[in-house]
Amino acid sequence: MNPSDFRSDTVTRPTPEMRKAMAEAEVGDDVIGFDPTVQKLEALAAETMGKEAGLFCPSGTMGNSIAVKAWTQELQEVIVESRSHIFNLESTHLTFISRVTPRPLPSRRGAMDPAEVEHFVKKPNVHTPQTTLICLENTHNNWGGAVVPLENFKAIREVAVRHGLRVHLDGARIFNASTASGVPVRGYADEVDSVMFCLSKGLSAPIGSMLVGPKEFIEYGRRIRKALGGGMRQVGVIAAAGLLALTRMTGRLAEDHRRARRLAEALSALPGIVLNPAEVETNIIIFKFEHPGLTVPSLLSELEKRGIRALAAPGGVGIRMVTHKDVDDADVDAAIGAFRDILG
Ligand code: TLP
Repeated sequence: MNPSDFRSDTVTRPTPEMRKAMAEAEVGDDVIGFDPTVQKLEALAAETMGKEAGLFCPSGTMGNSIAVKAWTQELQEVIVESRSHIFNLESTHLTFISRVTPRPLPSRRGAMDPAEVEHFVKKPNVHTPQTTLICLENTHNNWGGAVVPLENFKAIREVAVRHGLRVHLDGARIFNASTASGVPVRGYADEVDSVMFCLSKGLSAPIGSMLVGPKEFIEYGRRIRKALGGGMRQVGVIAAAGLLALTRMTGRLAEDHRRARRLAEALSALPGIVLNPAEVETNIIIFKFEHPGLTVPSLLSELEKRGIRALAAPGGVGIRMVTHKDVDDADVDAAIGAFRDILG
C-alpha cells in the first residue's frame, strides 16, 4: 500500500502530460545562448505577475537568495517576518550570501504591523545599518498557510515608498493565496518590486521556481544565478513542465484547500490536538500536540505505521500536514481514520 503523503506539497509528482511535454521539449543551451522553452516560461511568468522580466531558478531558496542579493549591499538591513521561510529555513543566505542584517519583526498571522515596520526603518549612521528591503511571504508557511491580506501589502508598500525601500515577496504559494482570497496574483505583485513563486509545490512541476521583477534587476539576477551555480543548460526539459504548472495546475488548488479544511475539522475534535479549523485557509495545517501519553515523534511514528506521513512543525511541539494533488479524499479519510485509531 502506498503511504498517504501529507509531508509537503513539494512531494507532488509531475502529471503524465508534464512527462510527455518534458520528453518532447524544444531545448537550447540556456547559459551560452538561450533555451526557447525557458524563454517562453520566463515570459509567461513575468506576464502573469505583471512584471517586466522573469528568471527560471532551480529552487525557491535560490530565487529568494538572488532577490535579496540583487536588492541589497553589505552593511544594510532587511526587514523580515520572524516566522518567515526566508529568515528561518533558507540556510542563512541573508548573512551567508548577501551579508546583510535581518531584522525579524512579529506579525499577526504573517501580516506585520506597518507602523512597527516603519519604526524599524533605519537611515545609515556610524552605528546602524541602513534598511533597504522588506520581505513578505504569502501564503505564510509557518503561520499554517495563512493568507496575508492585500490591505497589509498596500500599507507596507506605502511605508516602503515613503522611505525609498524595495519590497520582495516570497510567493512560493502565491496561487494558493489568490485562490483563497479571490485577489488576482497580480494584485499582490503590483504592491511589491519582485516576486519569487514556486512551480514545484502545489503546481506539481518536478523542479523550479520563478523570480520576476524589473528588467535590469532580472539581468543582474541572471549573473548572480550563474555565480551561485544555478546556470542550467538544456533546462527546457524542466521548463516544459513549468509551463504546464502555470497554465493547467493553478485552477485546482481550491480542491486542496477544501480537503485541508475537512481534515482540520476532524482532527480538531481529537484529544491532544490544539487546532482552530477556521484558521486553515489554504492547504497547510499546523497544530500543536499536547498529549499525556504521546510525543510528536511517537505520534508521527504511529501514523507512519498506519501509512500516513506528516512532519514535525518548526519548534518541534506540533505537526504540519499539507494537502496537494497527490492526496485525494480517500487519503484524507485514511488520515482521519489513523488519527482516531491512535487518539480516539
Ligand atoms: N518550503 C518547504 C520546506 O523548506 C519547509 C516546504 O515543504 O514547505 N518559501 C516558502 C514559503 C517555502 O515554503 C519554501 C519551501 C521555499 C520558499 C523554498 O523553496 P525550495 O524548497 O524550492 O528551495
